[in-house]
Amino acid sequence: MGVFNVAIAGATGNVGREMLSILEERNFPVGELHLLASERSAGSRVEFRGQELVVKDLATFDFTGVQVGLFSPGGSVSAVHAPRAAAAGCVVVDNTSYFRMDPDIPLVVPEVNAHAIADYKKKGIISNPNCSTIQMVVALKPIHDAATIKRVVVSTYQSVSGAGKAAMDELLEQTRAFYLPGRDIPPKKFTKPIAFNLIPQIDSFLENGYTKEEMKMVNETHKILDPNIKVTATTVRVPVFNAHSESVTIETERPLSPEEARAILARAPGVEVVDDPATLTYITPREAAGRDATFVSRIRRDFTVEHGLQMWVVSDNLRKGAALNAVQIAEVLIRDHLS
Ligand code: NAP
Ligand code: 3JM
Repeated sequence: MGVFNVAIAGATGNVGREMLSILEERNFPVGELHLLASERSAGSRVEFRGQELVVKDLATFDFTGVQVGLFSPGGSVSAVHAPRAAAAGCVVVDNTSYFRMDPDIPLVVPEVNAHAIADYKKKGIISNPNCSTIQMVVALKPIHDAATIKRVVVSTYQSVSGAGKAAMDELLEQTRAFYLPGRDIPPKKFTKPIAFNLIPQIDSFLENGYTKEEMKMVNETHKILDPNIKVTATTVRVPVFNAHSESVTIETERPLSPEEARAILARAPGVEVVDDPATLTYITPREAAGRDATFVSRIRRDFTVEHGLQMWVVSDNLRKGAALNAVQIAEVLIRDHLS
C-alpha cells in the first residue's frame, strides 16, 4: 500500500487535534498532510511527526490531489465544504451530524457495519456517528447478534470535551471561580453553569420533547444496527472533562444471562469488560480517557422484564466517539477501496 494525501478540516479543534495524534499513533500512511480551519487560525502552526505544519483556510483550500478528508469543522461548514471536497475526488469522513441520515451516505462504526463503507461511492462522503451512539452500538452489537435486542433505554453522562474546546475552558474557569467569592463566570457554551452541576439538555429541543442529541441516538442506532430496535434516550452533560458514560438497559427476545453477556462482550471487537463487583472493579470516565476501548461494567439482570440486562458503558468521546472511529473508517477505505 502506498501513501495517501490527507486533509483535516477543523484541525485546531478538540476532534481535529485528536485526529492528528491518532494518525501518528496508528502509523496511517500519510503522504502530504493539509491542516485546515477557519481564517481565524489560518497561519498558526501545529506539529505532526516532529514537523511544524501551517494551518490553512478551509474556505479557499483546493482539494484536488487529496484522497482522504477527515472533517470536524461543524455542521454548517461541512454542509458546504464536504461536497466540494468530494467533487474534487477526495473521500470525506465527516464527523458532524449534517449528512448522517442521508440514505445515500453510509453511517459507519467499523465493528458493527464496516460493509457499509462501500457506499461511499454514491456521494464521496461517509458519516461518523455521534459519540454517544458509537460507544453504545459497539456494546450492543454482540448482544444483538446473540439474543436479538427488542428495546433499549439509555441515559448518558456526557463529558464537556464533546462540546468543543471552549466548553472545556468554561468548566475549568467556573470550577476555579467557585472558590473565589464575587467572581462569577456566566455560562456561554452551556445553558446553565456546568461546574458542580449537570444539565439535562444537549443540543436543542425538538417538538416531541426530546433533544436533538437524544434523537441522534435513536435514529443513528436504527441506521447502523437495526431499525427494529426500540430506543429511548436521555442525554445529560456532566462536569467531566473527557469520556462519556452511559447507563444502558436492554430487553432481548431470547434469554441471555449476565454471565453469557459478559463472555460475549469479552471477545467482542473494540470492547473491554471491566466488571467484578466483589473487588469494586468497574470503569470510570477518568480511567477510560485517553484509551481506545469501549469499556463495559456492571453487567447485571434487569429483573423488571422477562429477558433484561443492564450495563454501564464508558468510552473516550474524542477517540472512539470521534477521531479514532473516523481514522478506523479511513483505514478500511484505503485498504479495501483506494489501494
Ligand atoms: P472545537 O474544539 O470547537 O473545534 C472546532 C474546529 O472547527 C476548529 O478547528 C475550528 O477552527 C473549526 N472551524 C470552526 N468554524 C470553521 C469554519 N467556518 N471554517 C473552517 N473551520 C472552522 O470543536 P470540536 O469538539 O473539535 O468539534 C467540531 C465538530 O465536530 C462539531 O461541531 C461536531 O459537528 C463534530 N463533533 C462530532 C463528534 C462525534 O461524535 N462524531 C464529537 C464532537 C464533535 P478555528 O481554530 O479556526 O476556530
Ligand atoms: C457533537 O454544527 C454544530 O453546531 C455542531 C454541533 C455538534 C454536533 C453535531 O450536531 O454535528 C456538536 C457536538 C455533534 C455531533 O457529533 O452530533
